[in-house]
Amino acid sequence: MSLAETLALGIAARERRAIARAISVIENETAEAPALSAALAGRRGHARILGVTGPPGAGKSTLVNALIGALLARGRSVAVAAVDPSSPVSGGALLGDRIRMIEHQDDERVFIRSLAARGHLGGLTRTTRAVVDVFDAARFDEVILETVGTGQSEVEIAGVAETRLVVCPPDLGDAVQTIKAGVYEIADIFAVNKSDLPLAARAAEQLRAMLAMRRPADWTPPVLRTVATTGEGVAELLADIERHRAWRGGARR
Ligand SMILES: Nc1nc2c(ncn2[C@@H]2O[C@H](COP(=O)(O)OP(=O)(O)O)[C@@H](O)[C@H]2O)c(=O)[nH]1
Ligand SMILES: [Mg+2]
Repeated sequence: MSLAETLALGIAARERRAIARAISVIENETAEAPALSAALAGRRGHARILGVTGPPGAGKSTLVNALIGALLARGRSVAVAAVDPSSPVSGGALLGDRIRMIEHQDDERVFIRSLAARGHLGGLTRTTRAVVDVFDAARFDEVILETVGTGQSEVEIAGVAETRLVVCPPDLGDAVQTIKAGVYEIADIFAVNKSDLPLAARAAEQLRAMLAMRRPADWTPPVLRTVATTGEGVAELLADIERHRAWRGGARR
């Protein structure tokens, strides 16, 4: 049996070592990568894919951790890929992510992996897609992609997701310019996190005002307030994620 076939079998059995090895094959673009992709192609379409993006420090990883807990409580398995195009492989941000999500690291229904930032953006987007396929083939119910970056990288990687959550800090500050510049056009849902801090209410109002100036559409992104550290607002967030999925219907990647 080829390595790709062996890995595909291991992935289907949700063996952690096979999943980890497959992701390394994809990241390093080794010779087995195309055969692996081909072997997994028939197992696509199970996972629901959530993209979580927003500026560094907004609380994305903490919120993802809270979401993992809420999803597990609902009987779902969850795989997470944290993508940071701006950080080197061993960068502090990625290490920090692991620490913040470590609560669920040992649960066999959870798989968390940081993706290294190598090569150009198109390559990273392709890698992200292939990693989603691995998680999908392992029959994780939920795949969460946490991305940070500026402008194009967020938009492109978020494009892999079905539902895009943009996490904002309570002090929008410079983020307003980014929002107006169109980066946050990708949002299906906004979460103003750190809503235990002052300014969060105003940030939510600002976002709603900006959204009101958009052309009317079938889907108006809800603006939620969350406190990732306590889990406040997470149940409501999950309800809106489900609502967005229902609105999108069967349309997948
Ligand atoms: N006060 C407060 N702090 C938070 C909240 N969520 C996250 N933080 C803190 O904000 C910092 C950055 O969080 P992190 O999840 O790493 O942000 P990321 O860079 O967007 O992934 C950490 O120190 C968190 O503990 C929140 O809801 N309230
Ligand atoms: Mg993070």
